[in-house]
Amino acid sequence: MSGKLLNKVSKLTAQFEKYEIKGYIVPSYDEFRNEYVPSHLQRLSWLTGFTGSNGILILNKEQLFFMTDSRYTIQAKTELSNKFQILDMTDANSWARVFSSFKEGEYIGYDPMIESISTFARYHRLCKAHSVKLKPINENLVDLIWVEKLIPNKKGLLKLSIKEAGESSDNKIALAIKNMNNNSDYLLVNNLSLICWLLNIRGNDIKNTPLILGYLVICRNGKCYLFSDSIKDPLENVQIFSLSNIRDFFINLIISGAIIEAGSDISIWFKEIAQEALKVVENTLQLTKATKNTTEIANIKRAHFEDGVALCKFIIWLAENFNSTDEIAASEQLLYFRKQSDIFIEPSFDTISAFGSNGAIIHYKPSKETNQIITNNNLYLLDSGGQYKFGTTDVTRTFCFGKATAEQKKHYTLVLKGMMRLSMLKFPLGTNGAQLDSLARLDLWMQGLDYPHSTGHGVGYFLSVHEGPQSISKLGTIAMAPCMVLSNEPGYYKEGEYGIRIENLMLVKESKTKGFLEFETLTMAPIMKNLVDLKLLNEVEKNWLDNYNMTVFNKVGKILGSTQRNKLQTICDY
Ligand SMILES: [Mn+2]
Repeated sequence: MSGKLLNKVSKLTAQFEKYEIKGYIVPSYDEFRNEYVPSHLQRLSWLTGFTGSNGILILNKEQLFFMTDSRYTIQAKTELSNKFQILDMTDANSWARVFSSFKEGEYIGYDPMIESISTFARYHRLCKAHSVKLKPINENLVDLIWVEKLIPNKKGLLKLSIKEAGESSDNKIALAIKNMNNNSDYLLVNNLSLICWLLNIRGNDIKNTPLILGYLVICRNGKCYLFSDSIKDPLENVQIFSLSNIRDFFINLIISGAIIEAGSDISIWFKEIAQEALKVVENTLQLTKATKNTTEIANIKRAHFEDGVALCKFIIWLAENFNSTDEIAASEQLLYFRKQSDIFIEPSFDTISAFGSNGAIIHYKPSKETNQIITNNNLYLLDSGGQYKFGTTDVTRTFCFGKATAEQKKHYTLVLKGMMRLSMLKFPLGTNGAQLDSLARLDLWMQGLDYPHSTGHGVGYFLSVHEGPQSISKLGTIAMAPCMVLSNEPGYYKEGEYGIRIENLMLVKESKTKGFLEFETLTMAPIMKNLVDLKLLNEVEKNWLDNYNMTVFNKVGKILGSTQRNKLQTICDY
């Protein structure tokens, strides 16, 4: 263990006596539980050097237990010193090993603002099974030793007009109040996407996602209180307080006898203060946010068009530059093309630019150590997206600039068939994501193949690229509803050799057939035909593919001009 790390860990454990604890929990997530954690709240990463997105350190004075999932176990072994015991968090034995290392009656400290009601319940269960106790510590023990922490300077807030949001914030707040339980006085909103959606604002606190960090409290009488350090100018009808004031404000509400409702991902701190005065409710606003209004849909389509232009330019560039470019340079070139759009803001996630065997690593992100030249002797997988004013995109294409093997073509075609089946599907009202999920896998399943991720996720409106509650996955219990946006992204991964994924975003809409729904494809980027084994496609599938590519060539071609358009068509068709 490096001296610096040892120093941090010993500073952390040196505080244990003062708080009368024998251990402490340091997770990768923060109190806001967003997919991306801002750098100043990446406590686990600062403490250990781990750069993955999912990890929990539970330490005592003798041992450092590092829990992560199978995506990150190899990475954790490289990034962390051998002083850490790296364990799989999905394995019950790992947890048993951690908690049995404490003696009966010993206390493990945790930050009650960071743990949600549900994560706390899990720790509570585990501790009880091993006769260990949990102790809330209101000061975060990592923050107390992180003296050089830099809290980023907040850049401006974007306020969306009704013309840009399609619905006033007042109407959304009124709906939130209408949805409240009869005996609730306040609604506490901790989901950052929901706060931005309700107030028609977008922020700059989190990479790849235009959110602000904060809490929103809505009173039944219509008054709104926003706790955030990111707001400089006043907001109409909203009283603004500093983020740190949420605790005192909440305590005062409880003292006044108020009943407050919140979602189950609220921090356990609130529940411990409020006890019965905090009611955990299911949040129906997420479902309202997921069904986009006509303004949002029009803007989302515009964002997809702009994104398609950038991707088409990129495909032409790549066809001329493979063999002399690498994964990192290619993703920078794609960003350069996206930036040519007036409405582009930033990438919606870290680009997965993966050549050959790197493509089989599903959450791959190229680094200096792994960077590969993109040559013509294997497949190149590119999964990327943008945040636009207004709309969020996410698209994956798989390329081959040489001669693909028969096996690669077969796998590519099976993936494509699943993707096209959903694109063309007509399904009855009430159909949920789990039912759709298996339809995208059908062709792979018939060959004894599968992919270890879900088929699709919801996508926000210039918000999170991964947005619930709807999904196309084995656990997708939410029924599809008109105006939802979802991804359609089956894949196939051959470890150590190559990866294939084809992804479009789709809009749910009513079918002409009464009582049925269907999808409209939003993504505007051609699908490579040179990887298709035409023998495996039927006439309907061939037509869909040709029509889709032709629509893209015609629409995007107007911007590219006829020379570039023809080049693009040749690249995609050969
Ligand atoms: Mn996606």
